[in-house]
Formats: sequence, C-alpha cells, structure tokens
Amino acid sequence: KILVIGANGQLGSVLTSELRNKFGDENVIASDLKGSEGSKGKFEVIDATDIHRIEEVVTKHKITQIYHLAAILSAKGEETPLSTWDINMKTLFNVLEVSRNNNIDRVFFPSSIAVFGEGAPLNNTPDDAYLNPATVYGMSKAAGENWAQYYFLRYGLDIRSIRYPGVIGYQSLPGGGTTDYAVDIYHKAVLKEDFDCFLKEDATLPMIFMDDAIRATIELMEAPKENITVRTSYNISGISFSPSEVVDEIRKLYPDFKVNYKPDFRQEIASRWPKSIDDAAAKKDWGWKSQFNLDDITEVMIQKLQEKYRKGSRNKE
Ligand code: VAH
Repeated sequence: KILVIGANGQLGSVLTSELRNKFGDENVIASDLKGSEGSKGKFEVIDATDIHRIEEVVTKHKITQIYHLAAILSAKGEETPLSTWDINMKTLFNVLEVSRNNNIDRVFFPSSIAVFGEGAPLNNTPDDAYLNPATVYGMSKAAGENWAQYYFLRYGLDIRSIRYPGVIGYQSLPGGGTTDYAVDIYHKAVLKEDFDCFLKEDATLPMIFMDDAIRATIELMEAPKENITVRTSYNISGISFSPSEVVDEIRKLYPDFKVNYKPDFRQEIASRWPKSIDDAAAKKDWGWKSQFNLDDITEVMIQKLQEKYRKGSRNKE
C-alpha cells in the first residue's frame, strides 16, 4: 500500500493518479492538509508536521511505501525563512522516523535543482557538483539529501530521491515556485490574455514535462535496489529553455501572444540556478531518458489546455 503525502500539490496530484492507474485505486492513499474533493480514491487528512498522525495512517492502511511530496517551494519559502526550514525539515524527519520504525519498504523524497548555486558549473551541472543553495527551500533540500543518505547508511532505509527541474504540466497548477511562469504562460496564451513574466527573457532554466517527471519517479522507485548508487539525490534532465524561447514556440500557434517582462525577486533566485543539467548517473543506474522537448511540451500543453477551457466554458454556460 502506498501513501502520498502532499497529494494535492502540483506533482503529488498527478503522481497519485498515475500510481492509482498502475497499482489500483485501493492501493494508493492520498493525503494532504485538507480534504481533496476531487479525490476519487482513499484520502486522509495529514499535517505532516504531526508525526503521530502520519504513524496513525501508516498503521491503519498497512502502508509499505511513502512518497513525501509536501514542502514549501523556493519563492514562497523566502517569505518566512525560519518557518519554511522548520516545515520542510520537520516533515522530512517525521517521514524518516515513521518509515524507520514501521518497516516501510521504500520512500521517495523529492529534491530540486535549487540545491545548486554559485560555484557549480552553470551548464551540464553534474550530480556531484558542489551544493551551494541560496534559498531556504534549496537549503532544506540539500540538507534533506544528506538526511536521506544518513537513514540509508545508518538504518538501511531504502529512500530514493530525484532533483527535479522546473516541472511543467497541464493537470495541476504549481504553488510558489520560481519556475511557475513556465506553466502560467500556457494558460495565458490559451485564454488569449497578456502574460507578465517574472523572469528575464533570457533566463534559461532546466525544465521537465510532467509526464517525464512522473515516469522518472516511478522508474527510480521500481529500479532494483542494487542498481541505486546515489543515495543523496539523482540529477535528471528534461529540456532547458528561456522565457523568450517558450514565447517563440507559443507564437507559432498564437502569433499575437503578448508578453511583458517584469523580473522580480524570483529572477535573483533563478540567476543562481543551473542552465542545464547532466544526468549521467540516472542514465547509467536506471536507464533514465527524457522523451519531451520544448516543441512536444508546447503542443501537448496547448492542446490539453484548449480542451480544458472549452470544457470549462461549457460547464459555465
Ligand atoms: C521551484 N518548481 O520553483 C520548484 C522547483 C526547480 C524548481 O524546485 O521552487
């Protein structure tokens, strides 16, 4: 039985439905801070800062795997640094301790390219680059990677991790990230609204399509234990692009799409992140390979969002 913590989030919501498709609705328990009306399967309210509540759900449903997808993201996290640290670390410690004490077979912990900063190569940043995070979120993910490795080395906990690039999907909205512009831009184009971009037009960042990110997660979690050589976190690479490049792609379908570049504090965060990622270890250890480039992402995002808004407008009529 699988427990997804943070199942209402951008990644957690899609991961929950993919895991249900794969393992059956009854074998995947979704959880988050508050009930999810849309959830078609079993749902439990969990505040992951409460270890007893996590333990209660793990025991009740005889959980054997935990995907910990709850965290405060990079941009939002900068509003209240100390509580961001507390929440991101406390929830991870709770998941680690519950897993160790309840014989959880496998744990997934999401890290991020936000762990990189000044001092790492900007292009093709390798797995073993020096970690120098400049956001509290990035610091909590870098520390989290060390804690994940510690619980593997000390207690033998089979915890696995991926450093996600900016994730782009049509199924869910991001919440509080620096890469959120890359999702919002498609919604604005389809709604024929102007788009205010909070990054500079040449701010190239590593991104990944949601379907690739979810497939990577499940492929890592299904890899034979003996193949896993990285117990901090694996780099994975999707496709890198800048705001102006995605605007050019969108304009092939929406020639009049208007964008205003209004860089804010998030540009400062993005400027310290890599422009592209080297994912040699993921390729070697578990055969990772991304399938969606910027053309593919744009085609699918536009098509799916057109359907969504057409359907939505029908509902409103
Ligand atoms: C964020 N979407 O922007 C997340 C992710 C690499 C970016 O960590 O904070």
